[in-house]
Amino acid sequence: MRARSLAIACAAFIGAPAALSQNAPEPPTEAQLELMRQEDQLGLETCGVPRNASDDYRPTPLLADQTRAPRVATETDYEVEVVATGLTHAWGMAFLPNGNMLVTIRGEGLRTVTPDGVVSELIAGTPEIRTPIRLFGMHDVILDKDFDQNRTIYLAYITQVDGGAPNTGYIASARLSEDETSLTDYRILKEGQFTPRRIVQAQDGTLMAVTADIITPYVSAQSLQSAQGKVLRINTDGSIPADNPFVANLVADKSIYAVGFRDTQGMDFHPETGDLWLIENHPRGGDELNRVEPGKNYGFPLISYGRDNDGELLNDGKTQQDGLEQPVYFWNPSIAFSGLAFYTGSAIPEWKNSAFMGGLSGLQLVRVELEDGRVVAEEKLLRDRCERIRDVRMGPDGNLYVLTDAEDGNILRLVAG
Ligand SMILES: [Ca+2]
Repeated sequence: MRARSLAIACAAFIGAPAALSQNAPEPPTEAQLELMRQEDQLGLETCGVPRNASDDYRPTPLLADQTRAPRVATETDYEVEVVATGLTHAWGMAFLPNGNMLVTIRGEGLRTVTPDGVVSELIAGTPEIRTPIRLFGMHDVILDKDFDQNRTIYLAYITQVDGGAPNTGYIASARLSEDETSLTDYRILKEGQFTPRRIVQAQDGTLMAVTADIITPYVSAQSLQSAQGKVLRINTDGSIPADNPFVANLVADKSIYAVGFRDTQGMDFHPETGDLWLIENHPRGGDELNRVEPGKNYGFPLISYGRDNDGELLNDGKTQQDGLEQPVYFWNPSIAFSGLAFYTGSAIPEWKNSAFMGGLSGLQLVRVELEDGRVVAEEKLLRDRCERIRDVRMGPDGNLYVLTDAEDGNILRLVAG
């Protein structure tokens, strides 16, 4: 078993009988396996690479609806419009009230993009990004819910300041000038040895951030002393909300809201229930969709429906354990997700309240339909474009926007018609 912090108080009944497994479905049928092989072949033919890393590791889910949901196809006609081009490894985007977009550029900082695709200079006052790790840098940007009054934005990024430790994580706030060319009132809300990926703001105003535990042997995700591999929750001034679940734990990082994630690069609140949903990447297979509740443990690396990068089993291939949450849904092989948004528009009726998730190595946009918190259907979109998708957001015009990850990346808009 991999290293675990003694601070974790969850009951860990190794080898406990799988009381819930009576609902376990049969392993994938030959027809389902054939569909997966055909998809990989299609990826090879269309894009020159498989859409997913081929992998025959297919552990049996605990619940019948946890993977391989029925495939559906959107019937409403829609078009994919290119809004902007020339974005070099952009990571996140947020819509300003005037229709412009704030876009983070991983290696640089922050720019604006107009609705007709004009990309600005770097916004002055953005922190300098210095990191030896190519996949780290400026990650996410969101607006404060009262941006109209306070012009406040929040940033999540990784850099090294003069005299500081390399790969330090930051969550910060700043005010965007009226002319959108500079940041003022820059304030660091949380900094430390963590890898912030995405941030969202809850209805109560608190900021939720997700962090990654991607370094083997994954000693952080289960440790309450580490901010890695967690959902964090802080106030907009950086203080700790009094009702955070581990405030009474003497050794815990008090910002921890939920435990046991490997690498989350997309999360959003469900438009009707208000629940927090996130998409999580496991090393090799086992990417998960989770609904997050405070104080709960989502299990990585103690349980996973995937394997480690080198093909070795994680914790002897354990997929369930008392006290650890099951994913609502998982994918085998991996899609490598980034970006999650619920569709709140009305132009494409069958998309209402669907979760849309970008796929990096999967070169696709995934849509799932939810009923009563369970996945009932899955669709794969944009597969003809062969693009890595980094972020997905709803625009103020009611359309879905997609940010691609490339040297010459795009912003796309999916419009009915
Ligand atoms: Ca999990």
